[in-house]
Amino acid sequence: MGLLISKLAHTLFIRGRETRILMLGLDNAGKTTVLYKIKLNETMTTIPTIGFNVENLTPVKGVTFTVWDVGGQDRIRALWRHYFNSTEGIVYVVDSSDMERIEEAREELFNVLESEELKGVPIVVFANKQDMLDAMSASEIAQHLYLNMLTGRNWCVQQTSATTGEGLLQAMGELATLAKEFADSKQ
Ligand code: G3D
Ligand code: MG
Repeated sequence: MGLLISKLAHTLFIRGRETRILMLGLDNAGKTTVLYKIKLNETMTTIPTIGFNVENLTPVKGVTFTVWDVGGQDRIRALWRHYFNSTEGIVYVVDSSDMERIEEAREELFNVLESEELKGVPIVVFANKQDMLDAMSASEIAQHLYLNMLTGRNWCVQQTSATTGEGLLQAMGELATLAKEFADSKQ
């Protein structure tokens, strides 16, 4: 995984300035485990705000991650602006083995993406927990999340396992490519 973080940092370290990545997903999707697996944990601080936790990671070679659990947060929508501003890439982590909550995951995803601040920002869905026997595939996750209804932004789905590390390098590579394209398009 040392290779992963160095490759990630190399690809995301765009023109010597910060790249801002927002990582979202329902609680229990695997976000914290993903971060630990790619060794971004060393400087993680959790900021408890009214009703939710935001994890901010001190920049690793110019890449900042802001992480939070989505869900049931309509009343704090006004605060989203603060966190979403100048985001260049979104990671949406899904528990592929949790059929019962996939609809909730879709609703929260579309809620967040309505935000004006995230217009056009590319998204990489991590179809996580692929090590579980009953995990849905990337294409099944895409169908359940209605990803083909997303317009005006690039997206892709990658199968990952934060436990084994499977797919994380590819997923981060996709993220880096899409975030860089987006950043360049705004120049
Ligand atoms: P969150 O930060 O999105 O809320 P966490 O999710 O990273 O805390 O993970 C929630 C639970 O899912 C944890 O289990 C974690 O070990 C497990 N998990 C995360 N990613 C994977 C994965 O890829 N495969 C499997 N099998 N489990 C995963 P516990 O038992 O600690 O609650
Ligand atoms: Mg967490």
